[in-house]
Amino acid sequence: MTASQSSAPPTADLLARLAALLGPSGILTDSSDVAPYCTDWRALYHGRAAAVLRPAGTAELAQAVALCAEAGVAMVPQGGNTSMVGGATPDESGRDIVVCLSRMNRVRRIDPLDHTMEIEAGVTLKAAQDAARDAGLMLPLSISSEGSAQIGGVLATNAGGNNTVRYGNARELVLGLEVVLPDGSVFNGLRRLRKDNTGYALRQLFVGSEGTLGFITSAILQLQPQPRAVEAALCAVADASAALALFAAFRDQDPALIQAFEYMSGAGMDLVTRLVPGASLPLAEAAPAYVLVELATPRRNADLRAVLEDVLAGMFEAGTVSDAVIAESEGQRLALWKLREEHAEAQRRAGASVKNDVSVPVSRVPELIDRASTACAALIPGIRPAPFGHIGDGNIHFNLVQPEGMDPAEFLAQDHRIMDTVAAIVRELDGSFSAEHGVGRLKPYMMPGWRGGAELATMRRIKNAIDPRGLMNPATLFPPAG
Ligand code: 2HG
Ligand code: ZN
Repeated sequence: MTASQSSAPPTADLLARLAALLGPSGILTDSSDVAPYCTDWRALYHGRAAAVLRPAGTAELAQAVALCAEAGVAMVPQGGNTSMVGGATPDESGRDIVVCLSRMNRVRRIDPLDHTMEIEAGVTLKAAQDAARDAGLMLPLSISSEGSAQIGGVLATNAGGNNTVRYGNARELVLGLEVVLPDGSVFNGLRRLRKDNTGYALRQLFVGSEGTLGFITSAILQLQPQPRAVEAALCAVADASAALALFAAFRDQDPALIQAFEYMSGAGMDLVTRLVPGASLPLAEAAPAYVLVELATPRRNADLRAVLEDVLAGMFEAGTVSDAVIAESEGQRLALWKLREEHAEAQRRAGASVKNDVSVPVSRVPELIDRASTACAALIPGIRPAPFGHIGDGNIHFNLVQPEGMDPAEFLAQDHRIMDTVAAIVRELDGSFSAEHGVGRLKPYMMPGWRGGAELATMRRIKNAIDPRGLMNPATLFPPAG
């Protein structure tokens, strides 16, 4: 039984009332209009939904939610539909209603003295970054899907990404939040305060809740000064241990300069340069692994280039780095980032892949990569490990591409075997089975083993207190009770 089967199917009367409330541009019921909202980016899940609601504002959403709640109908929030774990896809029952906040897409206000931005859930992360930049500031959150991912989903999943090493996850940027709760009432916590000790920090409950507690409708985010200097380099290294030696050398110079520190395996880079149009390696030879490092500072007259060259020279001498290219222009910097950001797309083009979005203490990343590569090769001969990710914060995407020529479905049928093998190693290294993508529909089965006992029981109690009928994103996060 899927979770939604405990909810009621939407009746024609409910759909008519929703249509009257939201108007023609606020509801889709035609199956061809609804279909794109029922499949995830990875095409792992193919759900069905009775309708897609597209409210124009918080008041409208709140009324729509109240109507659905009264009718006992389940709701699935969806932003840019970029989830890697099926966290925004309705289940197969056809009872869910998808709710999409993309029409709520205004940057309401940027305060240059407070360094804050008040923003609606449907703004894409890229548009939010651009708005901050136009105001001379920076929204320090960057993920590969930022062109499509929307603020509501970014916050609901506590996105991490490339700049966590310096600025933390999405959670750290949230000062205030407005949320429509599962009964249609509105929690207005849109405060812009740095200090506000008034009991439980409710806003943090919704950040990372994966849409299981309500709809994030708008937020106040903490901004940073715009960097005055940025330098990026792609470095060839032998392995993850060398990558960490390089990380330590930059940190030793000045940890506050490191804006991103990303790892890529040779296998992953090879897929990018072969399968993504316009991507090419700007080094003379391919290497076993690569680091993309970005330094940035808002300080005037900081000679970042000197710091970069100085550290790299020392690392060449020590034999830690065998080759490197420094971006000489903004275009070159973006080309280096393309090599990193297209990893997910390249792996999609290479066939089926199993993703392990895991984290371990930074010091244990080399052991993770070594042990998991060996274990997966023993499991499925010909499997292609292509690990990459945010090594500076310990989050590695230990992704595995199917063996050449294998039937993709046959490979995907073994996803739990592969995920469990990697997870067992991650556990021994004191890590987490879900670092930044969330649990979604892919990993609830892992929750009892990893977060069982009092932890999962407390999460269930919180869920029951806020959403007693289990109407919010029912197939996500929690395994069926039993
Ligand atoms: C990234 O870091 C994203 O590019 C996607 O988190 C990771 O494809 C993936 O597993
Ligand atoms: Zn990532």
